[in-house]
Amino acid sequence: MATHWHAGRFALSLHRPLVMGIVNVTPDSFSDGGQHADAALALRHAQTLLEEGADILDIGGESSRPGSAHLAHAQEWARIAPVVQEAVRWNVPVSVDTYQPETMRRALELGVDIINDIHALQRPGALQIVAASNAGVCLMHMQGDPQTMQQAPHYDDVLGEVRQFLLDRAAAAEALGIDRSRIALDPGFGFGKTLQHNLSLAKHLEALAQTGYPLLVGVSRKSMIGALTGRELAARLPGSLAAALACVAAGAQIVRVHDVGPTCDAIKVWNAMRA
Ligand code: 7PM
Repeated sequence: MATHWHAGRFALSLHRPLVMGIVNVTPDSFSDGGQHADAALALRHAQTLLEEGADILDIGGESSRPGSAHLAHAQEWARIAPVVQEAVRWNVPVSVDTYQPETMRRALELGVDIINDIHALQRPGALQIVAASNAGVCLMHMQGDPQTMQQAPHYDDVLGEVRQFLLDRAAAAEALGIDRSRIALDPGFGFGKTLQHNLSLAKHLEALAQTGYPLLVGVSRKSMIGALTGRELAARLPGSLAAALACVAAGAQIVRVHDVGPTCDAIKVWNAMRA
């Protein structure tokens, strides 16, 4: 298993599981303060996540939400730029959740450390833009596209297909000069996958950890947790903690979560008891 993830200004040690905290920059319907108010709210949330123990901040403008409409680059950038600019000055690892090459380019110009791409750098120009930086990158698997991916997901061999896709994307990245120490892989729970597909991936997660690349997973509050517990979004924390621990036990080294404090506690206890 990888011991470090080289990500921009940081060589992130993977000797214990890392927690990536989700920072969504969304228009606030309760405020008419416009983009400044949205950014201030997101930054306050980011600060809280760091106090709760987040190792990485993952900033997104909701362009990659399943089922959501495509957000134009300019709109996405206007939303996240003030948040990214300030967070980078805190000297903590900053990731940007985007699949748009132009957003990647401008985020990298501001000094972000990680590009988190649900499209695994498949958009024209994305590989080149990341290759011209020293940022880390998370390559995620998705079947189809966010608008239609949950309509009829199909695999003959979900683990094998996800694994091969991720290794192919890593090879494409390395061919353009992205060092393998900068690459993390993510099976993309819920992205073009039924509950059975997600459970099958979870059961065989070790095969992805054994690729030698850092393994990142996102299960926090997802519909698979809802399907297994019958809980609405707001009541999925216990299920999300169990899922995060199950992934970590199977070799996931970075977990992307909404609830940073509770996840850090769960990982601390799990880590102490297995050591
Ligand atoms: C609705 C459904 C809203 C799903 C948001 C989501 C991942 C990611 C997302 C992931 C990586 C969420 C997802 N999920 N990036 N971005 N891995 N690397 O739960 O699993 O935030 S969006």
